[in-house]
Amino acid sequence: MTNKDVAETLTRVGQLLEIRGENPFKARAYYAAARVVEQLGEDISKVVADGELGELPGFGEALTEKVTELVTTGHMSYMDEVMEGLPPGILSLLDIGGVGPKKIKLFYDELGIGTITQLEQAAKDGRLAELPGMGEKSQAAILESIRQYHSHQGRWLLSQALALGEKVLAAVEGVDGSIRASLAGSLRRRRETVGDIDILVSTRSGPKVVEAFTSLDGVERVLASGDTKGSAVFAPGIQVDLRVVEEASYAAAQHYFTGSVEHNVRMRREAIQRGWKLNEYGLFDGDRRLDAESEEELYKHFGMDLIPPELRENTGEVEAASAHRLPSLIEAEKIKGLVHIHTDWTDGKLALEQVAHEVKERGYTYFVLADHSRAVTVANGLDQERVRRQWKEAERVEKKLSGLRIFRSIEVDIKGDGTIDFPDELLAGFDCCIAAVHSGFASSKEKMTSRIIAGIENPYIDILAHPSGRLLLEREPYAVDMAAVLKACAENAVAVEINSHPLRLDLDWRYVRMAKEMGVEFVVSLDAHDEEDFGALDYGIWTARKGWLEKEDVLNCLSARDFAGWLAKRRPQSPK
Ligand code: DGT
Ligand code: CA
Ligand code: CA
Repeated sequence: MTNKDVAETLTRVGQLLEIRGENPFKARAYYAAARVVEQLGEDISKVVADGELGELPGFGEALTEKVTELVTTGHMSYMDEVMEGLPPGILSLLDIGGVGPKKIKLFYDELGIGTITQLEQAAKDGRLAELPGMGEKSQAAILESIRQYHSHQGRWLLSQALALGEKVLAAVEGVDGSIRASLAGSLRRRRETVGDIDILVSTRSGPKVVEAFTSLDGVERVLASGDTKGSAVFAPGIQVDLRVVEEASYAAAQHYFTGSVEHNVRMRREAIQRGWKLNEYGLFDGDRRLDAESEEELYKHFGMDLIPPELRENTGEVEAASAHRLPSLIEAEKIKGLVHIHTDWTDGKLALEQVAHEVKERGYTYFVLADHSRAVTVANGLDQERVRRQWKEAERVEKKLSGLRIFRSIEVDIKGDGTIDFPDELLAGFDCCIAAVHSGFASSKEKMTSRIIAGIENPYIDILAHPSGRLLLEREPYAVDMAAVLKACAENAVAVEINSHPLRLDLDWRYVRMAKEMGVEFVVSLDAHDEEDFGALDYGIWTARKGWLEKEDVLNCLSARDFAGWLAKRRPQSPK
């Protein structure tokens, strides 16, 4: 722990105390202590070791004890206390210019805002302006800060970019003279975030298509406009690059601009080894073009199978394609049941019966209900009594909508000490138990790892949800030894969730691949709270595909009966 780390933690505590509306003197004491530590001439761990912490200005008994714990264990339990009941990502709001703890308190108390996305939505809906001490002007200023925050980070959620990318693609395809067009770059490879949007088009008239592109609705600024390339910034600040190629170059250009750079470098080497040249214009043997109408034909020249864009990250896909051993990647149509669904019994928007209709209309044969348990008080978590009432309701709905099976499940909390916030007797009554961490994100890596593993080892836990806790572009994953967690999942036959929520995509695809190699099983889940969340399954599927998963790796590709069988097989006998 460096002095800077300790100072940061102390500052965070001060900010949280302000957000909680505690006595301002308390917060100020932490800010003052942070400054003292920051300006300290020596290493804080030495001061602690020498027993001299209490001599620093402003360091009373309580503060000395807390900082000693922090420096010696890497964790301050008091942090959990001040985070208690607050949304874990709430401090990320401080990254928005002009938003301090007092404003956060106001936004949270009045509108329940706990993330940047929620803040952005409230500003767009005009709800911020109505708050005391706010107004149209302050609201506009916050929107502008959010915009700057996004452009400063320079990356966008896949979901944001895809919505815009598909709109622009359709517009480009519609231009007179366009032959065919495609998304490219990280967007086509379905990376979890993208820097800019790349679109490729072949056409009989370059200038015409570029001109149509740069005058599309939503263009804020044109960066480049020529015969073969257009580049523009679209609202809300996303850059779109358009390349125009001749039809004969289309397949090679599509391959080149899809990337990744690493995959391209690798493929160019394969070409050189064969005495060829590969670039965005084509594949050449001397001056002769090796024709390829499609990427499939391009790869065929190399004796390789078509590599799906999601796999083009140079992590072994070229070798696999040469050996005709590419995985047969999972597809969304293979999913039979929807997992991890919240209802209005806790923080979901839809009633249980509405959820059931939604699931059925979308053609699935079962769903796994997963409201929050009592520990997540912000979400109105269920207690024993309400759990039993919800089971009755599930039974009623199941009878009413024949052909749809409802698995009685719950999203329980792995508490700070690794125990589950429901007793085993109650867990035993569920069809399926999903566990996750919801607090104490600032814990040390060791503590978080052993906490999660303890949760996994509880014999009633079937699925580990959002294993890293990340919120893309908003909140970093908590510190955890993910390899150790995944190993524990493999050993205890606990399935790992791939959460399809575009803000999460958790487990990360890089770890999906690792977990699969360890023998872990998966569910591709929704974490649905709202009607629109039911449309997000593709995001989880893309994440699974980037992790090389096949339908056999994913438990909710099983029929309702076989899924029930999987659960029953791993269920311990109920305690007497
Ligand atoms: P991004 O936008 O940062 O999320 O990532 P990409 O992969 O979309 O990168 P971008 O937009 O800079 O370029 C699009 C594709 O163009 C990239 O995936 C591969 C190709 N490309 C760009 N620069 C190079 C390069 O220097 N060498 C090679 N071989 N390919 C490149
Ligand atoms: Ca790009
Ligand atoms: Ca680009």
